[in-house]
Amino acid sequence: MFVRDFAWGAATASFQIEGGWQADGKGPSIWDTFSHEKGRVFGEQNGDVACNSYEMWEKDLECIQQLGLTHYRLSLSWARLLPDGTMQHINDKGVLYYNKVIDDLLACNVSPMVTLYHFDLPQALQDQGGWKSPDIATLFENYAKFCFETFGDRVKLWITINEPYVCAKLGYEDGIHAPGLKEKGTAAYLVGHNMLRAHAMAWHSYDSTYRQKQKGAVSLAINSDWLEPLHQDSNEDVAAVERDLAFTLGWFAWPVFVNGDYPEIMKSAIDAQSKKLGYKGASRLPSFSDDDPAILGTADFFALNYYTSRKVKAGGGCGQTLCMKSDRDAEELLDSSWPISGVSWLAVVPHGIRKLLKYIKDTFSNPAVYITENGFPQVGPLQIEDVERCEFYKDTIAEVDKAIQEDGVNVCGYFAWSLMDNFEWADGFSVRFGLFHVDFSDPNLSRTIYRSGREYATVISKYKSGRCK
Ligand code: GBH
Repeated sequence: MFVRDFAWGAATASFQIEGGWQADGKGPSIWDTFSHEKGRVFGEQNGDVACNSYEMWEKDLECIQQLGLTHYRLSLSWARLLPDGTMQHINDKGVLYYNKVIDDLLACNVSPMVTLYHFDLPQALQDQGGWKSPDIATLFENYAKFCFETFGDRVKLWITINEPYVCAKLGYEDGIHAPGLKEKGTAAYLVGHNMLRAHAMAWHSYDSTYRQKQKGAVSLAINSDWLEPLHQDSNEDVAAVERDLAFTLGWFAWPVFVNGDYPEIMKSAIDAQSKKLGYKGASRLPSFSDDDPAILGTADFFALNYYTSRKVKAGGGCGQTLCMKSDRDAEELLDSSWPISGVSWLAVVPHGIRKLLKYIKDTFSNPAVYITENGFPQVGPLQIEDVERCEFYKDTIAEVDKAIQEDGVNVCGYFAWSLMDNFEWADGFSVRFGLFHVDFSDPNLSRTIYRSGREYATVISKYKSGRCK
């Protein structure tokens, strides 16, 4: 059963909801740049206005209260606080905005979980190399310290970086997220490396300077699908799952939770592939040196973003050129028994979350786990009576319950993605994850609760009052 102090939350991210892209001295981010380029986002849409949460925060707060959330996960826009990404210039209006959000939440008895980085790098830092530059780690550390200093008296749950895997792979390998690069087989590993260094430096800062006084907890949000062998009895498929896991979850979880380094399988697969293709030079996967911060142990809890599952078999490379797909040598497939949601990547597999939670318990020494994102998309025609999403949440929450009760996983909280419909990255506003509908054609951007929002509110009130203990 869910304990009385279980965190029942919903999540958002600054770029996806705030708008106000040039308001009150905010600097541009890489997603401003990217979404203003032709052909990047569905229908040439952008985040200039989005849900206009920068001006309409009170409306969001009403939604939060209507759901009865105990926690709200939001992210800070780095470029709204530090327009050029550095401490050269602090934007007081940005500080005021987040102070109000945090104060209002606390006044309503809602605890904030704050993400420092959710995909929206200040453009000024991209111009200096972005996450490919080793200097980014110190710049991020300074930004993190500024946030701990400014908001840490009230914020007790921190996420440094959201989904480093997605930032690295979609931003630098596939080119479908900002900054839109396709430097296959090289840049993503470097970006992931610098993200781990940046995360670890921020964690160490918190640990040495703020923890004692502020008494909070810091982690990074790791996204992972649940992976199963295509054929249960095929050793090849089982090995492919292990490789695929190493290149996704393991890439970030091994350094932080296991041994301060990348999974052996990942290292050897990349080097073998380099050799095979005659790639000269140092390993494409950087190694941690004595000058780097210690990575092991730099998470106070496990933050998991789970959406879906895959079947896996060997294969799926890209021939004679370098690419991450060939390094991984693992092809991800859907099981025909899994219903597909409104988007092709999201097969509905609620039991996957239970399996993944058990795997995390067993592999990473039973950490405290927050499910920091989980959700279900709709594409038009939108249903306010969104029964499929209701089923999805009901089934998923039941699986989380089993993970706690039957498997003994230490799950501390669950955050639905997302509080409201918002800018769904390359899909623009065509894909809706909200518990509230947002009418983007209405100048007032009115928010209307979906049936799934009403049902989630019922679940929360049931457990909050302790009736089901
Ligand atoms: C989360 O990522 C993000 O943190 C959040 O901002 C986002 O709104 C939410 O998902 C819903 O998408 O286009 O076929 O290449 C979840 C992990 C990884 C899932 C990338 C979608 C794209 C697959 N995402 N994936 S594809």
